Amino acid sequence: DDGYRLWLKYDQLSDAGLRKAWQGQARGIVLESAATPTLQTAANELQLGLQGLLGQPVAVGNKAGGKGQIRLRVAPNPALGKEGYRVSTQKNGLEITGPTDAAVLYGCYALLRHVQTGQRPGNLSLSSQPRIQYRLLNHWDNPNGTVERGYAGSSMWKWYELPERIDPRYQDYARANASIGINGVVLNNVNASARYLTTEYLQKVAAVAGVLRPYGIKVYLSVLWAAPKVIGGLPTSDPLDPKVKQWWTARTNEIYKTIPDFGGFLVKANSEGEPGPQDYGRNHADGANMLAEALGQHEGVVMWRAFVYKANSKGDRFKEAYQEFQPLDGKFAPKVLVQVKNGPIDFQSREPFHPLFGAMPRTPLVLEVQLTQEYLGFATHLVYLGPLIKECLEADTHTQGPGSTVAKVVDGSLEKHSVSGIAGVANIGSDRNWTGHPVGQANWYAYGRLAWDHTLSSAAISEEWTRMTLTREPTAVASITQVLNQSRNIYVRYTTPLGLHHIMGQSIHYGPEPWLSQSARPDWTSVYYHKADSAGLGFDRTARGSNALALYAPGVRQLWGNPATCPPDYLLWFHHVGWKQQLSTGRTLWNELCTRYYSGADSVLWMQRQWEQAKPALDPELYTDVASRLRIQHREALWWRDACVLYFQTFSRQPLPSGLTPPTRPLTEVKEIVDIYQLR
Ligand code: BDP
Repeated sequence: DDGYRLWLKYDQLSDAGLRKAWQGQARGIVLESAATPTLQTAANELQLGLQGLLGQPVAVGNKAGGKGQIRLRVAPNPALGKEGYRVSTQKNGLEITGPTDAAVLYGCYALLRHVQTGQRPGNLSLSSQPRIQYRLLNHWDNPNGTVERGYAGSSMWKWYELPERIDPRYQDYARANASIGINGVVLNNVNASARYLTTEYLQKVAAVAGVLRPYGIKVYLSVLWAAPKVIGGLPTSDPLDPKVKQWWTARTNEIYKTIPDFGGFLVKANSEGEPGPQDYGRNHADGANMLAEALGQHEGVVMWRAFVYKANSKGDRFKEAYQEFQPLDGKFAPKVLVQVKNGPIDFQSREPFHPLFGAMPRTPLVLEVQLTQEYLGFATHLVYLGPLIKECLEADTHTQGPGSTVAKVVDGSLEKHSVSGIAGVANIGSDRNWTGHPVGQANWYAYGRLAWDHTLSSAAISEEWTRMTLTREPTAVASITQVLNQSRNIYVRYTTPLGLHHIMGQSIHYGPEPWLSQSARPDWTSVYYHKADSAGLGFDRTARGSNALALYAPGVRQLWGNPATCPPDYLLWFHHVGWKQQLSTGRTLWNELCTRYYSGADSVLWMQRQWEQAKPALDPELYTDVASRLRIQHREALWWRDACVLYFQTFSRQPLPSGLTPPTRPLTEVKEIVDIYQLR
């Protein structure tokens, strides 16, 4: 098994009794509504899946035949919104309904999931509708085929072959996304090339859109703010310049002529050197609103990113996005959504929720999470991200009293927005198994499932994924899901325990480099964030320090502002804590730090044992692939542990707590490893 088929394996159910029970229910598929491309796709996918799972032919037709027919019907149902489905047992067999053809497609995937995870038929009533409207993948793919922060080969979009040649992979990609409810994809990097807006490239984009359309998926583009200058021949990209507006309007109209259901624009502006409206003394709202105006009557939207921090800023980078965006609340046009990363710095292994959530009640905020493991061990470390995404969604902003979770901000229910969105930075590339690490597939999967329904538990999702993708053998499922569910905490322990952050290898963002003190900007170093000295460790963000805590609502500020009540997992995000300070865990900071580094690294051995236990139930190729990656992971966990313990020990000047064996190599030797990774 090379992993290409993802969770859409549809291999025959091994339990003959179960197979038989379903066989009687699925002899044929009847299309009761007009066979639009999407409904036809739904029927085909259901047919493919059921034939595989049940090992019998399943005919598709449009006339009710004998017994055991599954009927697909588009029918209005106000209780299901636009995309919700209902799968139910009726007197004359199973029925899949929904108000749109896309909803019926989602219902077909729900039924397949039900069968594939090994549920019994019984009296079925599965019904669900998405809580978030725009459920997007963001690709950071470049026109030359490279992928920014991609670790799974190169880009899957073959721009030089399009529009004539359509890689068959595009369709399988569409199937995978539709099966988890993703309904939009941004095809190109936020550090955007203007090329995508040219007439020539729009033809290519249209060809991709044509493949995705029957699966209910729209395409979006990241745009370069300076495009009017770069490809439009204008002297300026000032959003208030009438010629600039005209240019965008004309481009937008051409886009819609080529791609009538185009989704809209994603914009990274005045961030990390990208051009933007501030280059002309305008603000983010001026820029976003001008694009919204250019979209005019078309259905598309603007997703404007809030990931900004100024060059040469003297302050705390933690606060910058808030300071630039919060004052603009209420100034954005209705078609604009502001896209905010889950945390205030940058996709660290654990971050407190971004303080903008709940602080811009008049603006719909899109939650951006990163599936590609830029700071989480690339495609070599096994880290299941369900818990990370859930932790952010469940965080309580307290902005409208207790219970004002990030999830409720994002789904629009807290602040009564009619639009809502979520974005996952894709971990997909040209690798045969799509994600490099086979378990990276679980992150793509979990993201889609949570985007659809953020109330699902991350453990339920890891089990579902495991049963669909790896095995249904119960003890193997148990060992594997334990690994998945613990993996994120384990990764945090051996890399950045207790709220340490941004101490990784410079630029590559891999491996430990806590000693990094020189970089193009101070907030690209490690010492800026950990602030180790002879007294202690951690970034003081209380009123005595940068006061970033003041950006949060009082309920949060009070809890996190006191080192005694601040959860240990966030401690060093907000406090400079003395080495000998006793923590709520009962240990001193130094002892707790060492204990976490050591237990984290040891836990990778536990992951290996768990994986080995599942071996008899796993495909051998896949087993070996993950087992080898777990060996790298252990070696590198020791690298992190030794680097950080030895380096921080030069400040704490204390021995390791009893019971822990000190590293056998000196710090100088560990430092050389990251140097090797960075050699040109
Ligand atoms: C950082 C990445 C950088 C991205 C940037 C962004 O290091 O490559 O361009 O985020 O999100 O995490 O714009």
